[in-house]
Amino acid sequence: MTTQDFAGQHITVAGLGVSGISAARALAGLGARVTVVDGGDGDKQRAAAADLEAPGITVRLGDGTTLPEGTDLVVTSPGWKPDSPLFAAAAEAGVDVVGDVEIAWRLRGPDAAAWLAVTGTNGKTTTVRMLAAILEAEGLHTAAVGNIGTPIIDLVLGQGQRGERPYDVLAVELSSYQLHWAPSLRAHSAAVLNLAPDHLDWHGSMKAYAADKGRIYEGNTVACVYNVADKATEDLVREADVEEGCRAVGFTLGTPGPSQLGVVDGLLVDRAFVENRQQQAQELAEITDIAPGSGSPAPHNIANALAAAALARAFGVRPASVREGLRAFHPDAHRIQHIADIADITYIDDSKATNTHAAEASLAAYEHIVWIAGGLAKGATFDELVAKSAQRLRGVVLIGADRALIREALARHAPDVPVVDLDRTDTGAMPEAVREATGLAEPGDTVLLAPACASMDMFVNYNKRGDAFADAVRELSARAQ
Ligand code: UMA
Repeated sequence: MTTQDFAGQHITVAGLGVSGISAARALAGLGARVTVVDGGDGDKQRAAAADLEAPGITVRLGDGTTLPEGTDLVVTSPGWKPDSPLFAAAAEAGVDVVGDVEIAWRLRGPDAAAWLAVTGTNGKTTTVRMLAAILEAEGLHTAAVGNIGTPIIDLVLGQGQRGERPYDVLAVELSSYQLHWAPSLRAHSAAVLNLAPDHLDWHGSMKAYAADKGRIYEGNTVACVYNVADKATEDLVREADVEEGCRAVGFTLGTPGPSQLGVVDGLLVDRAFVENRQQQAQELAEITDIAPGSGSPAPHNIANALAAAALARAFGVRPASVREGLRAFHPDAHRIQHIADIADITYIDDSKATNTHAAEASLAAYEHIVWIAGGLAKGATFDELVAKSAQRLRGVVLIGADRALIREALARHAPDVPVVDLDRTDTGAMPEAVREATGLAEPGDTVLLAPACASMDMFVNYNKRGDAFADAVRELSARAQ
């Protein structure tokens, strides 16, 4: 497929969010007649619609179910569920539905940059950013794109324009939603970092969620990178149809076997991309090279660094660049971010823990915790998380729409832990949550925002939720002085 193939086509873009706006602009720019449909009709959509007005683009708000007359192709935003009525209408009319990632893949030119792709329930963004830092250290022109926020169509169509140097390779973060809608994607190499229940309301079942994640390995040419500690990721490699010669490469926090990367005596070590992997191991970096200055790295970040290193090595990057890239990498805000120590209580923002798997990793990192949790559960259950973390809990403060699910799990598995149920779902609840948590904490404890839930019932996104937490902590700190 070339850029000319869209000229004259009537394309319906589903969703007027980040990816829909990018898709609509790009496709109209290629000569397509574009209709953007969105079920919402609020201020946000109206402002976006006014912004998007351009020749060839029509926006229809407040109706996300009727297929516009004469549609040749539907390009959906990732958030739209497969069972949306719009897609049933498309199926009935014999019209294909694909996502923006699929369009970007089809539009990349003949000498296009290779894609090194990353998915997994948690750690995707950190890993692609580590990967991009390593590729840059090697002197390659690269970008971290995809679910991370830079719409991939913009990047693929924009590259090489305005005389810029074309990209050598892309570090692509892909969500399970994006993978679902990208059937012909074939990455150079890909990693599934871990697999735990998430987004089950979207996918319908764990099996369907895993199958969509597994698509990332389809057609890989050099390496399928999996997590040795998470057998489900290895199973996905086994089930994938890859190019002849493509290898399965594991990463482990233990001593690596042949065809694996792992850890030996505080060193990150490669036994996959070496001449003689039965006998040889190549030192890549020290554990302390991972984001130096932000404390000793948590185990899941060592795993992320190994996955990033494996993808970079699959692309031929030298060991020294792995070390240099990991040193240059700085973690994002809201990911186990230290906010303050006040009266011997530590305040940590892990607002990015939007599911139970991520919250479990962050609860495992501290000994005595007052836990601020709750929000949108997205179909998750909390028994396992609470049972595993009960010993560490000094107290719990619950916020958000689905807090009853966590309260019930606490009653079952941690009946003696004091719980404050704020019974609030408004944006202003965070200062009260922080005050209550402080009241429950003892000297030496950690107040941890790790909600195990999505934020959209109370906040625009998890960044805003983390910002609200940090603001409330700072307010507390100002008052303490
Ligand atoms: N809408 C409808 N009907 C529906 C669903 C949505 O009309 O049934 C409309 C909404 O009113 C809204 C628009 O569609 O106007 C939103 O579309 P969207 O939810 O797909 O969001 P985008 O703004 O296009 O952002 C998407 C990703 N969002 C989701 O997957 C939910 C962004 O990932 C991504 O950065 C962006 O594309 C660029 O590629 C965010 C995310 O939360 C970070 N991802 C999930 C995660 O990481 O857990 C998967």
